[in-house]
Formats: sequence, structure tokens, C-alpha cells
Amino acid sequence: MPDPTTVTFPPAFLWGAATSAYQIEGAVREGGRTPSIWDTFSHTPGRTADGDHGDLAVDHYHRYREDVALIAELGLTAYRFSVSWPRVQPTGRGPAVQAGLDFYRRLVDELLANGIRPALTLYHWDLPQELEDAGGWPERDTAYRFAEYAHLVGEALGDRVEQWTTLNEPWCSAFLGYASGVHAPGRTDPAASLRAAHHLNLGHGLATSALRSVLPPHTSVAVSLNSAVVRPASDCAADLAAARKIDDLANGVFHGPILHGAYPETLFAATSTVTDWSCVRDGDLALIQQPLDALGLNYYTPALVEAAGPAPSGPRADGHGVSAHSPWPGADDVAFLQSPGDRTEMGWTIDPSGLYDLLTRYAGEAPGLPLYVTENGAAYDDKPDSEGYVHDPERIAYLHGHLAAVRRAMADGADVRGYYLWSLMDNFEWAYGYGKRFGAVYVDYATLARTPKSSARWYGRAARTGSLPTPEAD
Ligand code: IFM
Repeated sequence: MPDPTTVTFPPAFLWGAATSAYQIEGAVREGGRTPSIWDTFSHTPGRTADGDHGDLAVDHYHRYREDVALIAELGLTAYRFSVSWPRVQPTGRGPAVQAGLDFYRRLVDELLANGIRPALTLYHWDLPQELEDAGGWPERDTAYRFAEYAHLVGEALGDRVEQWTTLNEPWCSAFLGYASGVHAPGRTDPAASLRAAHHLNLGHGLATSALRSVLPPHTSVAVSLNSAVVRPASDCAADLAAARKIDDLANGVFHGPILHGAYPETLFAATSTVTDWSCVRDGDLALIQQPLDALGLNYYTPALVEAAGPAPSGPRADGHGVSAHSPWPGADDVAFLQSPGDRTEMGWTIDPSGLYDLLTRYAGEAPGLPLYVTENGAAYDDKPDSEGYVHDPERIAYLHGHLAAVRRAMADGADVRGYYLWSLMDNFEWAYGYGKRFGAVYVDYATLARTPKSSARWYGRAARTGSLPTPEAD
């Protein structure tokens, strides 16, 4: 008789792991690739911890076969990766570079040969530097350039990749990149960040149409949002209004136009001192609101907010980096509090109920749209023991808690089709450099040797059996 407390998933549920190009590939000067904004940013003194950069990263470009073999050995059924735009279309314009496309073709073929479903993301933050020099995402033309790039990749890989994602976490691209400046390109211009958000939305819509024109009909096109789970510190009117404002700036600004064809009126009101939104032209919202086949949701921790006076000046840590500039345009009157509970190495509170809330919310926001958890995971200060094993019971507990929350959301009606652990292996954690380890697989940065942590084995067992081993089963 099966244990009634066992958490079991449907047989078709995808058990995946995720990565992104700049965080793992390295080989930044090979095959005609030119710099992206992250090459420039990470080579600018003071931008990343210890001046870390992705020049070598974990050398996945040369070790992809070994990495695919690891995914297969663990028993995972899906792998989410991103394509480096400047590897495929170096200047962000014109024809594709064959060597770039060939790399991704080889990667995809290796995955398919090992029975692993590839899930391709077109944009995980590595804008070609030339496009930033021409204005970057605050410039409307970048959206059109993105659609052209999507078309090139779609034509090249549409015959073998069934799951496509346009953008990963456009909130980070717009607001960490152009408002707080802790991410590339490091600009601190709130009005530009809102224009960037709109042009990312437009780019998503145009790229979705471009993909539809070249992909076979059964192919799935989605977007991955890091929609925030925003909780007010109290139910007083001011705190509720603060939560609403952050919800608009984190969520409504993207899911409004993408899913519903409109920006929230409350967003326009909250940002009226920053921009008049004249970047939104007639017809844009129809271009953005394209029918989707799935919605990707990335979740790590909830946000706890309260109404406050203007923020104190000086550098503040926002969980993504340290900046004197806020990533929330128009929300200087909102304070972020530390949610109670244990935290990961990022300082992010562990709260699986947030993932449940997120999934059930979007099940309601987008009825009928299959959902995927396209990122979820935790950084810990992992170290090999004297025999070379890496025991990470905290990560196992984190995964167990969050996967159980996914299952609970499914039982309550959310149509969740898969889960991608962030990340397959330790990698370049943006402004934090290599200091924060999110991997299920440990990477020795001196030798680049890969060693599955105990969480990788635990997760692999979950994938193979379709049910969660107890967190103690290490
Ligand atoms: O490493 C990042 C990833 O690139 C995007 N989502 C959050 C992860 C952890 O910070």
C-alpha cells in the first residue's frame, strides 16, 4: 500500500534543470561571437564581485556533451537553456552566424539523443553590445531586432525544439538593468527602465509572431516571468496600496499587456511622475498580446512591503546587488521588509507557500494556459567533504518544500506541466560572480570538474520515480 504522505506527480510531468548562456558557456570570443552587455558590464571595474566575468564561466561551450551526459545520468527529462544572441547574430542585425547556430544544433541533438526535451529561451539578458550602443531596450528598434533574431533561431532549430520561450525575467532586464543598474548595462534612469519594459513586451509579442511564422504548428511558445509574490506587512490601507504598487511594477507591467492586452491603470498612476508612457503607440498592445501555449513562472522568495516615507539615500542591497538607485520607478514610498523565516545564501527567505500562491494566482489570471515552473532553487555555501562528496541537505529540503507546493497547487487546479530546477550546475551568478552556488551539480572552479551534489541525486530519484523521496533520503 503506497504511503499516503508520498507526494506523487503525473507521469507526463517534466523534471528539468535550467541554465543560461552567459552564466555557463564561456568561449566568449569563439565562432564569431562579439560582446554582449554582460561582457562589457562584468569587465567594468566594480560591477561584479571580485571582478568576476563569464569569459570561461564553466566552459559549457566545450563541455556540453559531458553536461548532457550528467543530465541523462541523473534521470532528468528536460533541460532549459538559453541561446546567446551575440553568438548567433553578433551585432544584433543581419544574417545568422553558422558557427553559433551549429553549437546549439549540436547541443539540441545531444539532448534529443539522450531522451531529454530541450526547452530553448531566446533572451536571458545578453543583449549584443552594439544594440545597447544604439540605445538598448529603452529604444523601440531593439524590439524589432529581437523579433528578427527570433526568426533566425526559429528557422534554424524549429525542426528539433518543441518548447520555446521568448524572454526570461524581463523585470530584471528592465529594472535591474536600467533603473538600479546592478545588472548590465548598469544604467540608472527610471524613465528609461519603463520604456525598456514596454519594448521588452513589444519584443516578446513581435518575436512570438516571428516564431509562429517559422515553427511547426505543434511547437509551444511561452514567456518566463519572475512574477513577484507581494505581501503587504498589514492590512491597513497604506500597506495594501504599497503592495498594489509593487504588484503593478513587478507583475502587471508584464502580464497586463502580455496576457490581457492592457497595462493596469494603477501602474500609469503610480509612475506618472516618471513617465507619460508615450512610448506605447497605437496598436502596440495588440502586437504584444499574442496567444501563448504556456506560461513560465520563476520563483525564489516572496516580497514583504509596507508604506514608508521616501527611502533613505545611500547604497541598499535589494537581493540582486547593491545600488543607491531603486529598481522600482515611482515607488520611493514603499519599503521592503525581510520576510520571517530561514534564508538561503542569497539572504532570500525560504517560503514554498509563495510558489503555491503564484501558481494558483496565474491559474486564475490565465485560465487554460499550461504553467511551468521555469526556475526555482537556492544558493548555499556548498563545499566538498574530505572524500569529495558535496552534501547539501538544505537544498534538498528547499526542493522538497517547493515541489510539494507545486503538487498542492496542481491538486487545487493549477495546470502545472513541469519544473526546472535552477540551476543544473554552479555558475556565474551575475553581480555576485561565482560566490553564490545555485547548482545541483558542484563545479570546482579551479579544474571545472563537475560533481553531483546530494541534491542532484535526490532530484534525480524524484524524476525517475515521479514522486518525492523524503528530504532525509540523501
Ligand atoms: O541566476 C539567476 C538566473 O539567471 C535568473 N533567475 C534568478 C537566478 C538566481 O538569481
